[in-house]
Amino acid sequence: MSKTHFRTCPLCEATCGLEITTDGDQVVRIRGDRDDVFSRGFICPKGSTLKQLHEDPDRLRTPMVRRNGQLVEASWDEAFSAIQEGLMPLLEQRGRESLGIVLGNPNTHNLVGTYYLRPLIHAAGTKNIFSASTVDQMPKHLTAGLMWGNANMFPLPDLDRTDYLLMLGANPVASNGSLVTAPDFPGRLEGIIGRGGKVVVIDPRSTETAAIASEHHFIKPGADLHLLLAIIKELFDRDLVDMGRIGEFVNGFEIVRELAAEVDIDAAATATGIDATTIRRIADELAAAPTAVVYGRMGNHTVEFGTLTSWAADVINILTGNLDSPGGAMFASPATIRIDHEEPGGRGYSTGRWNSRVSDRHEVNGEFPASSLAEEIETEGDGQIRALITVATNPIRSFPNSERLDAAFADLDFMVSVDMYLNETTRHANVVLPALDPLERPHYDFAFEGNAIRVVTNFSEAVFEPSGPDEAETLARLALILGGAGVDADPEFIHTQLVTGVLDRELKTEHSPICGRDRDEILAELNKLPAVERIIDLRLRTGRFGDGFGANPGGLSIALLKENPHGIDYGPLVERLPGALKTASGKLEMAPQLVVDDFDRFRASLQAAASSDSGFDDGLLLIGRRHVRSNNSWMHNINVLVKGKSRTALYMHPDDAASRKIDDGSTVLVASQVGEVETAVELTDDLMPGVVCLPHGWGHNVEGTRMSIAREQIGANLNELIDDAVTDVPSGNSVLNGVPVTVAPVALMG
Ligand SMILES: Nc1nc2c(c(=O)[nH]1)N[C@H]1C(S)=C(S)[C@@H](COP(=O)(O)OP(=O)(O)OC[C@H]3O[C@@H](n4cnc5c(=O)[nH]c(N)nc54)[C@H](O)[C@@H]3O)O[C@H]1N2
Ligand SMILES: Nc1nc2c(c(=O)[nH]1)N[C@H]1C(S)=C(S)[C@@H](COP(=O)(O)OP(=O)(O)OC[C@H]3O[C@@H](n4cnc5c(=O)[nH]c(N)nc54)[C@H](O)[C@@H]3O)O[C@H]1N2
Ligand code: SF4
Ligand SMILES: [Mo]
Repeated sequence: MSKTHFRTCPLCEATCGLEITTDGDQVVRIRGDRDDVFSRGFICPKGSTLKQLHEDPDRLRTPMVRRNGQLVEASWDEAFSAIQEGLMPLLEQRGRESLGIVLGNPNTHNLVGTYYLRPLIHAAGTKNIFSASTVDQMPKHLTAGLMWGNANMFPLPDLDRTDYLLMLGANPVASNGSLVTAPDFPGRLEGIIGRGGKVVVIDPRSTETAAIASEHHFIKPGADLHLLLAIIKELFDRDLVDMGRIGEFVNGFEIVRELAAEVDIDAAATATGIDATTIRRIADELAAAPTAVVYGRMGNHTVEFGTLTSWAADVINILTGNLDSPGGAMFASPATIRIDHEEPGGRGYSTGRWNSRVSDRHEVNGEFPASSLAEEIETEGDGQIRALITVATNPIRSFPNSERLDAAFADLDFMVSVDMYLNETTRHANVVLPALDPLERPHYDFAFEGNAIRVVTNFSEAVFEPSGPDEAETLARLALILGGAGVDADPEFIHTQLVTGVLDRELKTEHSPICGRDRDEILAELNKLPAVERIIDLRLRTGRFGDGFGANPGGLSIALLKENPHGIDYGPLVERLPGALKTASGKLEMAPQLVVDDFDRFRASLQAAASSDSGFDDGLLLIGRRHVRSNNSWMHNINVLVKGKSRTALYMHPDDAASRKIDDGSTVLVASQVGEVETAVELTDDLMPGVVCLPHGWGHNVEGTRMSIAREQIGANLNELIDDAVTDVPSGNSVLNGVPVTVAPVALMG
């Protein structure tokens, strides 16, 4: 019998609504849900492939346990017993720090990632925590933490109301947006231009996004800080600073003015490749536009001065009066939080509460940099990582210097992976625990409602009966094992602990609609729901639109969302400052000390650049790229996405190719400080001369995996070339863009 389901796509941050038609246990069709309150039918080529993902015979459905060197299928109980027996004696003998935990991007897209990783980390008792955040957006967390005291509160370009968008290092037509949830990003960009506004794209490549922008400028990789500082300088010089109401609660204004005074706009023009007249014009336009916003992403954060670049973008938004202002950079106001009673002031934000063992790297957000994972495994001594738990991550393709990491993983004493596939990373595991596929699990986007440009809430029920335990249960059982409760402990303990943790706080909070209510009565109500739904319901009902467990009849609850499968839209974003400022001062810290201090590193780099012709002999800088049919290092086993002409060639400018005697379509050797790869080359003048470009996440033809389609795909592994020794120091973020390389023709034998 045919049935229609509505579900939010969990593959990227756009959170598109899907309309899924099933017949029995078959998916008949997936298309965009035209009635979804946020995405209105928009869908990218990946959305409909949840069908193929569900059906993929290579996807893991049974735990795998290593026996006599081979990974073989096992029951869940056998798998957990193998973990108990393999991991716990090791931790007893070598201490808790001998365990590392690595967490990947899909956790953010999975409601269990938001809640169930916490008890796991707590029970593990190790500080060796690593995640994809330090190969991605850690600079943004850091500046958000330092400037407004909340490391997860990102300034979102208010796309639907802005008149002017300056976008740097982002390609949302391919990525569908990042650190901002806005389904149909391309349509929203066209919307800006359609209402007479302007979209200016800054990128070393003339991207798919540049193609629909009002204006595009090439920039030398890594040079955005120069551009942004020059814009700040121009704003001061021409007296264009007008912070509006934000000015009343800003600290550090004079320090910013002093920093800007150091800047030389002509030098910035040389450093960026964008002429001074254009830089000044962009500054003028930003100041003159009724509303404007600067938005920078991957290409601004995965660079040597990622923290300063992230900061400088925010500073421009502040100086032009566009922070926390409609049409500017707004903060999310998700339905599950009560923004109405916020008071400025809080504990503030700090990093370096503890440092890493080998290179003394400071923790940021409770993590160490991805680029120090290999050395922590390799380097002997007290606290050396000998065991690893990975959840939804493929560091052997996604982290820098991946070959080094591969060797380090091979040398571990014990490894557990929770994943859907046996891939480059999980093939090293002693136990692999399969995760359910998206159609088998319910979904609520706690992470992305917190980045959404509208106040939208949406719950998706599972489309199919789960084929195994929910990941929540898997993570809960892992947590219980690590906590010493053994393999037979009831995961219900963790489910309840999570709910009561939130509940007990609510019962004591003055403005909570359930303040002072009877705990058992509310628990009894929540316990009618499946375990993973309880925390969602509790958050919804105590949020600002919530039904307050009867206090506000007809208000928001999971039951209401089940009646509204296309989601509920509570309107555009609203101002959050000063209430949302959680800095110790209760002010917006425009010049945090860590940022000011990092200017010393920047100044030193300027001097170094002036006194040498900067390092690598061949003068080429490597950048990355994304394609709408790929998703980091996975979804490559889905034939409909990867079929056709390979999209993994090295892009190179024809002039750079000519001077190296490289022909279009030929094979080249790309070499960096840490590795070399062979790849086909594609010549294009969509690239700034001196820049070459490769996508990441490829190179699947290795032993021991189970991805029959992915392994047939052509494509080099970009992260063999990325140096793990270079980071944005304050955030620990890897430098993935602007990597010096040489490119040479490969003389084909015979
Ligand atoms: N050179 C270079 N490197 C990069 C980047 C770049 O631009 N250039 N981008 C970086 C960025 S932004 C990121 S976020 C990282 C991503 O790096 P990771 O976070 O490691 O993500 P992936 O490599 O895509 O691996 C995701 C893994 O999760 C599994 N998975 C998918 N869904 C689920 C699920 O629901 N549960 C579980 N348990 N597993 C699941 C997949 O099978 C896959 O093995 O890569 C980074 N690496
Ligand atoms: N289809 C698809 N969608 C995805 C993903 C995917 O792998 N595939 N990954 C998801 C993830 S995890 C993330 S984090 C987001 C990322 O989303 P985006 O931030 O939009 O990432 P990219 O598409 O890599 O765009 C980065 C752009 O920065 C440019 N760039 C490189 N170096 C510089 C520089 O120094 N300065 C400037 N100005 N530009 C530079 C690159 O040319 C590229 O166009 O995408 C998400 N969505
Ligand atoms: S843009 Fe594509 S991958 Fe992203 S949520 Fe929408 S359909 Fe899914
Ligand atoms: Mo990412």
